[in-house]
Amino acid sequence: PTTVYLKDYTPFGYLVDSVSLTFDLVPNATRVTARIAFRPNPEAQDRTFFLHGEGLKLIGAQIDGQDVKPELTDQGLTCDVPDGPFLWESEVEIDPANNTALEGLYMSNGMYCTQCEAEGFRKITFYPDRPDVMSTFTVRIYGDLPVMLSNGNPSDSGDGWVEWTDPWPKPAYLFALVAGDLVAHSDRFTTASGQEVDLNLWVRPGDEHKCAFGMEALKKSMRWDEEVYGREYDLDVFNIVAVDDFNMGAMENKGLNIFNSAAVLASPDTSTDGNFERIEAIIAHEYFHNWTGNRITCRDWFQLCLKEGLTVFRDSQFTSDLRSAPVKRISDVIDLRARQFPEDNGPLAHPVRPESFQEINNFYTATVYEKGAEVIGMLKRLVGDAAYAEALDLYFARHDGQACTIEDWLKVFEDVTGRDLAQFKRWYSQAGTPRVAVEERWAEGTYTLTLTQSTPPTPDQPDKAPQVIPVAVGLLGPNGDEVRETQLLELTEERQSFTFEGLAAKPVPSILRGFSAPVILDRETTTEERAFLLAHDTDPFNRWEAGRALAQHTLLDMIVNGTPPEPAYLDGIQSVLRDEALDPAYRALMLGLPGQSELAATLHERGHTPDPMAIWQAVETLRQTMAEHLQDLLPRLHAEAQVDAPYRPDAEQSGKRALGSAVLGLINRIDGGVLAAEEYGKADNMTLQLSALGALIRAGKGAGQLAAFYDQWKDDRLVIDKWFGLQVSLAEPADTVKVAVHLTRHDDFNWKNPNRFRAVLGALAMNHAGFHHESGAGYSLLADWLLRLDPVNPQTTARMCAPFQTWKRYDAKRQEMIAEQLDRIAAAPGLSRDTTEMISRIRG
Ligand code: HT7
Ligand code: ZN
Repeated sequence: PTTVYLKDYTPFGYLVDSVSLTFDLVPNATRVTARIAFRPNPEAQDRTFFLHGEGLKLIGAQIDGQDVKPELTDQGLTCDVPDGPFLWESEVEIDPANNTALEGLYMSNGMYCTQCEAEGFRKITFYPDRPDVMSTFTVRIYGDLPVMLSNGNPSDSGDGWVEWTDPWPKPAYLFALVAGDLVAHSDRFTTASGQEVDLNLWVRPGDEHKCAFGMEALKKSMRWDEEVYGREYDLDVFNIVAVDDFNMGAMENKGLNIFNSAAVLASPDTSTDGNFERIEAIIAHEYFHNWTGNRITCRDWFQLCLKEGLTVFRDSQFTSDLRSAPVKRISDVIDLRARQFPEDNGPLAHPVRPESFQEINNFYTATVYEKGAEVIGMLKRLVGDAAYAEALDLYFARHDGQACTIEDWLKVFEDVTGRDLAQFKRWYSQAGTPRVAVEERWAEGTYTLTLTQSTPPTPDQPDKAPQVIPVAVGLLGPNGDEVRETQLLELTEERQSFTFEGLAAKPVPSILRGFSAPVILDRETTTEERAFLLAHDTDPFNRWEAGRALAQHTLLDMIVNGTPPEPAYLDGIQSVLRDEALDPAYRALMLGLPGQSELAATLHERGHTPDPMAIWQAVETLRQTMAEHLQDLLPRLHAEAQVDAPYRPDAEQSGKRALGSAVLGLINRIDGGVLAAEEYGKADNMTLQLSALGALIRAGKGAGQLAAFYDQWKDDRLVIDKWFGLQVSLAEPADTVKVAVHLTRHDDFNWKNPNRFRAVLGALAMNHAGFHHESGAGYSLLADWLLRLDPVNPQTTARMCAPFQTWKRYDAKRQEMIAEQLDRIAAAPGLSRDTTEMISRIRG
């Protein structure tokens, strides 16, 4: 496979002035005609006329009305073209009914839909399929289907056809078409400047009752983007479509967002609070792309973080504004540590702006998205809120309608602030999670913090230069009062000292408040100090972090030294839980423990070989001890968590239910499932039903309810995904593979559907002790299924290789078993480019 490099970028030799497409929709033989107005690009040197095209049957091509015979390869075509402007016309035939890769034009439950990002448009017609080629599009769709949609505004229609016109120039990856038997949940929105917009959420008949929440989320997003970023919507209509077979969460096609149905359909009976919150965030994310991604797009795919990092940052701000900012920040950091840190510290490490790839689909990663968003958060902290707002205004004004780079992005900040961001830019080019070591000194009223940064080597980057690390610090006095408010230290050197003068007593530092940078803080401190911060820190993130550090410390001690659980942790958590002034959602987070995979990573970093069974056992023991220690408090907390109002998936109610569920998990360990059975019986929403079912399974008493749950929900595919996933995630280590195998034999295990595949095999990989069971059966089961899925859907297969990325942490026997599976996958004849790249990077 060929490798593409950032350094090799050159502009395309031609500009596209307009694109006119017609689709004659037939399941196995759809005809696509394209009329594309090209003219030479004055900025380009190379005039090779190459159009991408894959899996297309060329029926005919003309230039300015004359038949031409282009030279075809399996990547596309080349052709001799006139020196000046010309009209290219082509007709191709494609087979959407047999497109199982879910890229290009495909069919899902009888409905036509498209997925073009990143390089799917070339499976629809011959085109310069690169994001820096932007054009307006007119699309005519012929077909015998009740609803036929494309980007932009409806512009014409006749018997059996409709036409859509998108006035905004866009790259081909934002093209979309949907056609099928769909029903709309409709609404209207009036923009700040008074433009009326028709809003439609299109779903399959039967799903109409799951649309209201998504529509409200869309309207909130539209208003928020006007109020916070001054961004208005720019078409007469905004369509969202729910599709069952979809590789990722959703896609921001201009004016026609396409969503995995799991990422948009919601009802209290069938969706959990977590589902509602995720849906709200994804709807916002895709909507926000209208400006950060669509109006201003990426010059090339190396700049992916330009749109994704910024849009994740914007959707996090939105969720923080609508819900609880500290809860959102803590949840984001939990997620970053669970998904991005392993990537940044393993064989798949790559910079936020990668410098090469074989298959771009493999770079839609936690690093590009979530670390990309963290980088923007740091920039905002460093320049301040006012300068950030000014820089964003300048970005939109200067670059509207352009395909941009990270250089363009940073330049607006430099122009607004006068700051040199050359060193800051290393966040985009250096992979790996920086570590910050802390030393303290106290003498005569002066407290000195010395910070030392280092970033470990990553693939292709043995040496790292110091980065700009914003470290938010506050100081607490011995009685718990804050003696210095949060101050932002800018760590730019490898080693740097910061002094705080005029203090009456040695303070306790609260470092990296709000998780002000995506780094690992190396700080040897005492249990007393952590307990002190857990009791007194005024920064909600660091207060939670102190509890987390205590939990981690006690778990590592239990695993490595066989020590019993730390009383300071148990007492500290108890005090926090007693504090009724604290948000229930926050208290629920306080009851969480570090993930088992995260514990394995920490053990490995500290020179131990993680034993997944010992980790699992320690977590079980600590949970049991917590249940016993908190026993007297639990009934009161459970009562406090009750909601006496009709179901609403808002922060207040869902926070209570989160606390209730965490408390039920502990009570369950004492009463052996009695309360869980009661709760299951009276649950009137999916959040409560699923939490009670989970507790029953954990107590070994869920068989009856599990069967009843299936009978109740067998016609709802999204709920049945949960039913599959729950059983695998909650299986005991020795049973996990058995449960997963059993479920893969279930009649409803439609493995070609990415959601169902992930429900079982994704859950297997997430069950740390089960996946890493000493038998190696978890590894071979995942490999078997990856091999089966690869010819059908390479994109989802490649993403599902990621669980193997941590393999070098484990003992020699496990490493050998994983290597064997990686080699078996690599040796499969005809393995896709996607999976080949992932396996070879993981294998190293
Ligand atoms: N921009 C989109 C990323 C994407 C995608 C979405 C669905 C299916 C395949 C895809 N490939 C890339 C989603 C987003 O970040 O908003
Ligand atoms: Zn996105």
